[in-house]
Amino acid sequence: MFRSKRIVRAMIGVLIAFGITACSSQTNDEILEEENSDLVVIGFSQPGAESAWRVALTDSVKENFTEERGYKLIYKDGRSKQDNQIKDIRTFIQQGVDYIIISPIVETGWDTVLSEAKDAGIPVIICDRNVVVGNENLYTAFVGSDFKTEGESAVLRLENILEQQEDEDGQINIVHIQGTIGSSAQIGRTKAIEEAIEEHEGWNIISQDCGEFTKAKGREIMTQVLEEVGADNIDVVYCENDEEAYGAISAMNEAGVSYGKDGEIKVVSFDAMNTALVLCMNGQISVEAECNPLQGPYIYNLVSRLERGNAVPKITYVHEECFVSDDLTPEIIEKRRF
Ligand code: GZL
Repeated sequence: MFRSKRIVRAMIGVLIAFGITACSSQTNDEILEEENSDLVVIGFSQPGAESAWRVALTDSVKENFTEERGYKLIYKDGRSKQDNQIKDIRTFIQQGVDYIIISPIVETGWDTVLSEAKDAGIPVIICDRNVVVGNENLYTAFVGSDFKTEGESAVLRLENILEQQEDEDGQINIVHIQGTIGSSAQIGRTKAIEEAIEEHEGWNIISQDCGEFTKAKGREIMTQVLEEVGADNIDVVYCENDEEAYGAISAMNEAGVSYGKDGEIKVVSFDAMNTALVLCMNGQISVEAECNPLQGPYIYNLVSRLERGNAVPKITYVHEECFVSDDLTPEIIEKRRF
């Protein structure tokens, strides 16, 4: 279906090859044209590299779209700014890539650039986090997580843990460290805990702050809350990814505060990277809701179907689980690829 573009690119490649011998200054686009005339060219826009999880997603996509398989992947890191991602996507459109894959830093603000890609006839696949757009036809398909369900699974496991422990005053005070505000990961995980507050009398969010999905901010926020509120008044710290949880744990260690299985404060986290799962197995992190970064194979299957001219599902959710300490053994963790 998208062969015409490649034929044009091949012809331009030949023309340029001739042209280049004449004037030997090759621009990126010319290199692109010449080198990739047969390859399917994919532009991949990531919001940044804020977490080990994000790097695992990048690697998973790179592993699947290789030249051996007939693909040329152009990866761009948005350095945690939507404007940079939009600029990167415009560069892909200019380069005349065959497909664009976007993990959008936030849900809104994509209508214009997605319309430009559509006008250029370039199918767009949204991965990991979702977009909210005026017209769903502005993108071909979404592959990623159902963040609300992730949050609900985490809350369910937390309820079980809290039911088992002695409850002096019937109050459960929660420190909530949110992810990048406006990202679908933050929106879904936040909605889940806020709905749980509605449903549980005695559950209170005593602090809610944005940790940008980073360890540094997680530590900063937890240090401040421990100083202001005091560990005795905190029952749960709900971190929207593992980096934030590592930060909160550092702050509690520095303050000499007990947490986890044998401690007062229960840590809830998202991603379930292996490092965090070891902390969960050891009882330091009480609940780990998995967010699966191995999305490369799912996206590869979609693009392969499109290349064959087949239809694809609009939404594909990746497989995810939720863990507590008793679910984990060293063998289980060793087998995991992230
Ligand atoms: C979720 C993803 C989040 C991860 C964080 O799918 O977007 O971004 O949970 C990452 O680790 O920063």
